[in-house]
Amino acid sequence: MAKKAKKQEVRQETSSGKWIIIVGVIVILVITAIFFLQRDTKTNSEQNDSNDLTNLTPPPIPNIPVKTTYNVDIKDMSYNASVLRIKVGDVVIWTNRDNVTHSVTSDTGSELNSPQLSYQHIYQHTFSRNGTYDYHCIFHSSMRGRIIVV
Ligand SMILES: [Cu+2]
Repeated sequence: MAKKAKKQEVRQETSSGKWIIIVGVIVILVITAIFFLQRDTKTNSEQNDSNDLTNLTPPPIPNIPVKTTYNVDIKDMSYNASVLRIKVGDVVIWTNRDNVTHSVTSDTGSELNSPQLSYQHIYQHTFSRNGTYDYHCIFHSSMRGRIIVV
């Protein structure tokens, strides 16, 4: 008998705890603690788990730089966009949309040094230092591009 009563009590706490999670932001930490204790003995639905993760996730650290990925299409014998302005840490992905082989090759230095890119092949590069990076296609001297990293 005593066991049954306890079980009912636990159930009631669970449902009221769910309700409080939705309504009370301030009470959330206490409720979460109770919830975790209950979770040890009981399997809960995934919905509650995801609620917990949302509530427990610490705020993002503002100093982490946001990495952006840029796409450059190689089409009709040119890089599109041919001039791209990005930030340090950003990623550029070149995709060859032509049926001819192209490359992404630095004019000077070795920052950009793609293999031969056939149709639909990609070349990806992360720029970790600022500067102006001019590049060309080793097969077609008219094809020129520039990445400006600030
Ligand atoms: Cu080319």
